[in-house]
Amino acid sequence: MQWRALVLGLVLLRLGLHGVLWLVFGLGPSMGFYQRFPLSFGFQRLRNPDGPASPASGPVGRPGGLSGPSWLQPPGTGATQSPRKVPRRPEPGVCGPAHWGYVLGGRDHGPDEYEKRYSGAFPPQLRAQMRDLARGMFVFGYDNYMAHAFPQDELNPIHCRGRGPDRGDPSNLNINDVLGNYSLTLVDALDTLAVMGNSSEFQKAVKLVINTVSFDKDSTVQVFEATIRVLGSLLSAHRIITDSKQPFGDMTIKDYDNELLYMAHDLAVRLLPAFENTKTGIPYPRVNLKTGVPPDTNNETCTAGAGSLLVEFGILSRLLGDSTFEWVARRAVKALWNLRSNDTGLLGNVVNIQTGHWVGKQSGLGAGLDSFYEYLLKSYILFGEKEDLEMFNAAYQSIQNYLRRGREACNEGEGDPPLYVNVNMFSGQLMNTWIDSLQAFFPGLQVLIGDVEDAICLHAFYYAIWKRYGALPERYNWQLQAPDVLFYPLRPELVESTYLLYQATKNPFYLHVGMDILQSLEKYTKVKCGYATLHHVIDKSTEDRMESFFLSETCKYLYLLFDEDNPVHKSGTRYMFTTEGHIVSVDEHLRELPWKEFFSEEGGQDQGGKSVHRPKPHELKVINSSSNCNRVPDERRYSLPLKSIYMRQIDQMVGLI
Ligand code: DMJ
Repeated sequence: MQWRALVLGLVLLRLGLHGVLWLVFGLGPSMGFYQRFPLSFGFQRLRNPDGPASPASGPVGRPGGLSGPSWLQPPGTGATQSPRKVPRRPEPGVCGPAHWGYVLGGRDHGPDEYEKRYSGAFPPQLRAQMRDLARGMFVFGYDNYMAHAFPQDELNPIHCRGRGPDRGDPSNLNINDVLGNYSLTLVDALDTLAVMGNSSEFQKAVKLVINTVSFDKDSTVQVFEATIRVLGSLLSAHRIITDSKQPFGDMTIKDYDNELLYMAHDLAVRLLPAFENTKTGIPYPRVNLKTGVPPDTNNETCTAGAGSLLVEFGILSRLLGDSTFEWVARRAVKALWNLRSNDTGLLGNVVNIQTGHWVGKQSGLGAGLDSFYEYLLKSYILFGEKEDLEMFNAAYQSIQNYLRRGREACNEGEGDPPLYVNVNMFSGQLMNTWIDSLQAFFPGLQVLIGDVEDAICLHAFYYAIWKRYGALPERYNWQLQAPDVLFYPLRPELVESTYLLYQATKNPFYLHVGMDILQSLEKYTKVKCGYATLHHVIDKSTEDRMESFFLSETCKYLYLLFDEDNPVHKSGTRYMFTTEGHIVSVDEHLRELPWKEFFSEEGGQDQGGKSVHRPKPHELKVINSSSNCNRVPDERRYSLPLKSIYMRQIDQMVGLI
């Protein structure tokens, strides 16, 4: 009898203990925290291919924390990890919620904390308040630049001073690649003034640029940076001034005689030496604006730098009727394209322009490659050249085959949510376990081609990182769940994707995201005379630099996100954003080749002499910019863009919960 009582006592004791655990922690004895979620996250620490995972790798690295489980596996090795087929794209104009509501999920289990936080209307007053906050952010940065820095290139917002090229240290490429002693911030900000409807300041700024900016400078700049920030902005402003419809208000300039176009031409001519004496046709990365390619220059360039010039160079060529610029830019794209791996179809991130050898074999969506993909699609949107779309489609399929890890569907099925990793271009093998903040532009690009489901997932991943730090660290290690590189230079990529996803879905979730971003920018980066780079996303220390893209992109996308009635969103207008966020209207004029004889194969005739159909802008099967999606009626809103379980998973993966 005694042993029975002993056993009974032990059983009761154990049950009692379990009961206490339930009451105190809400956990059963055999039920871990993670098991409340239907999907497993592989809690064991996985080996980092770059070396042993170390808790010291990141200040908030969590020993024993979550790892990215199946993302380490090559695609096709698990039951749920087969390479994903690119989804069928929706017809143009039907990209709204009605056609992909299955992605968004409904209220299966009643409202929870995620639903409470993100669902529901975003009241019009709040939206107007956020729009004004975004405008105020731009104005504060711009006014301070004009007061303390102009005519220099950038504003040092902490010490209220200007900054130009670093003449004392020519090897300081971080500065000298971008700052050409040509009032960069003013030039880069021109079309944001127009988009915000500030005609008096736009007119003043344009006159200032015409009267004071010169490219006859002894500055060695990166061809890519000068192209996207300066050439692109001049062309965008020129088109705004000469637009007969003047949608942004009166942006005309009295006695305007195409000065900005001539300036753009002058700059582009100074960049042309980069395309000479290169055995592959891939341009040198840098030129001196006065003297051409420096004798001791580097022969290695990144793919994005050399292969993302076509939009600006193509516009210039078509406006001037001079094929030279488009021809050299297109030759560079094709040369790079021909160097892709025969096996994977992927490109690397750094190439030698004389030998064509890949110096950097890393293939990913971020630094070194980002805008290369973007400009294949955007060149097609703008110019309608079929070969650009074909290259883009092939590149996108290779990305799906080799870079994308995780389950096939956004928030359904088993396996981990999708993520795009960095791999070796030849083998497709994982090269490291970080993603960079530049990659956050990719969901926006996916919106343009109609792959909205995947865009939602990838965007959510980046937003979860933002929520954790109030910014995006330059590199985030998904295995260690910690930043690898800690600074945040006010980049626009997450805001850009947020804006484009909002235009595609009209889901108020993205307004909440935008508000969150705005508020953290105000809280952590606002300083005495502007907005400062975050030096360290954890301790929130700042650096005395405000890059020009903060005004041209970050503020613009934030403003447009909340400015529902902006002319950019009006039906009948079709704007595309360059990679620096400059608006370009998509119209017939840019579909014409004033130099047909130079492009006999590509420009209107096939090899057999038959005429080739060049699609008109309205025939495009891509969602270009936001305007195709505006037909989504306002009342068609979804409570949540992501099933809340999915959002929770993402938060968990970046270590937020
Ligand atoms: C911008 O200059 C452009 O968006 C470019 O394509 C890449 N990155 C910066 C901003 O982060």
